[in-house]
Amino acid sequence: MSTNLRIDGGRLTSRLAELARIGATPEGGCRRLALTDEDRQGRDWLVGQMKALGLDVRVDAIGNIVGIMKGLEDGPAVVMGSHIDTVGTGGRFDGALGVVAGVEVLAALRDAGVTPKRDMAVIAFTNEEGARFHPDMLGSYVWAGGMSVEAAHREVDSEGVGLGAELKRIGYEGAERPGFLPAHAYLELHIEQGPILENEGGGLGAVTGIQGICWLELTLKGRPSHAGTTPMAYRKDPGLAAARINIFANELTKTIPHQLANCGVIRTQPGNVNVVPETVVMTLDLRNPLDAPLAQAEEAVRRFCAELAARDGIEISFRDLARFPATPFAEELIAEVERSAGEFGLPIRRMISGAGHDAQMMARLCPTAMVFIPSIGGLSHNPAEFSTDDDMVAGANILLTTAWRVANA
Ligand code: HGY
Ligand code: MN
Ligand code: MN
Repeated sequence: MSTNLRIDGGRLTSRLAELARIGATPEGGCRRLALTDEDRQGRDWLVGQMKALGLDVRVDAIGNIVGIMKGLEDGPAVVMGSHIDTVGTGGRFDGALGVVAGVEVLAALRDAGVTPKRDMAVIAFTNEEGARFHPDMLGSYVWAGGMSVEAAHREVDSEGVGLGAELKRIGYEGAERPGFLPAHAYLELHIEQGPILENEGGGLGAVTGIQGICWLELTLKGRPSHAGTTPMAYRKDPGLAAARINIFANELTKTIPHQLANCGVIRTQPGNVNVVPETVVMTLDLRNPLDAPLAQAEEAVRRFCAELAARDGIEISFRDLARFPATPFAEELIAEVERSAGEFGLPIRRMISGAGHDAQMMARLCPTAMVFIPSIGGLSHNPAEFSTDDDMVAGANILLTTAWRVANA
């Protein structure tokens, strides 16, 4: 059933610009770390937008914000969503586009005076980035039943501040049970965050799934000593060990196909220029489109650390921060996305997602798919993150057309 429904492009881009002003950084990006005051301001703005649209707005016990448009019939809803929290060096589009576009889809239906057969909803999930609290995709993970509310509330950030306490402090510990709204299907519009679409001359991405993710936190304990008087052979230097582990993980990406490795956090204690560190806390972000090589990479890192610890007298312990398997999306929904692009005469190609998304969790509950638009320069998690208005409008129209068709099938 083709539709002549269209989103209002001006309203979409102006709303995105409004949200981007919340937590705006001097470099032109956004910093709205989960459950900070900037995140609260973004949440308050979103709730205001949803209420102005006449949506039934609910907040669940992990702070997921749900805006519901009642359909003609009772039953599971067609859900759209993403996140409005950002990483520390965030851009204006990551997550925000999917939430603002979901609101715009429902606004376009209101403007057209049409009511879907099924309920439709848009959800802004808590702490998708995992930059402050772990794991990432935490709000959708709890929504999908992967983690209890209690366990999620016990998570603490690097300063020891608790997630539950922050949720209360910003006034977003809601009454609803996470997952209270049964989903018939889930669709997420997102920027690609990589260079593939742009390097192929633009066009959209019909996302077929998301690669596996393994986040590890390593604590390395050595012996603090004087950097000037301690002979090199006498040192138990966790800083050197951390550097070796980072290089080892990076070398793995040259031997294991499609393997990725990143060391995003290295904190030394006491962190003085003239002290061989006592402790180093570091993280590894390992990803692979296939679970078996990802497990092989993790195993190799653990083995390397055990040998290093024995040889250099360093104590090394591990803590899992996130562990999500490679997740395929639903063929029938991917095909619906491609069909919508065809109706608009827009080029679209299939691809997997290098980044994690809330869709990775929603795929546990219902048929799920994503639409990507190009990221200029392939940049993301960077203030210079950019996508064009035309691509955003095209992506949002695909979201509208696909969601509307699925909501009436
Ligand atoms: O880390 C990720 O892939 C996502 O941005 N949370
Ligand atoms: Mn994102
Ligand atoms: Mn992100």
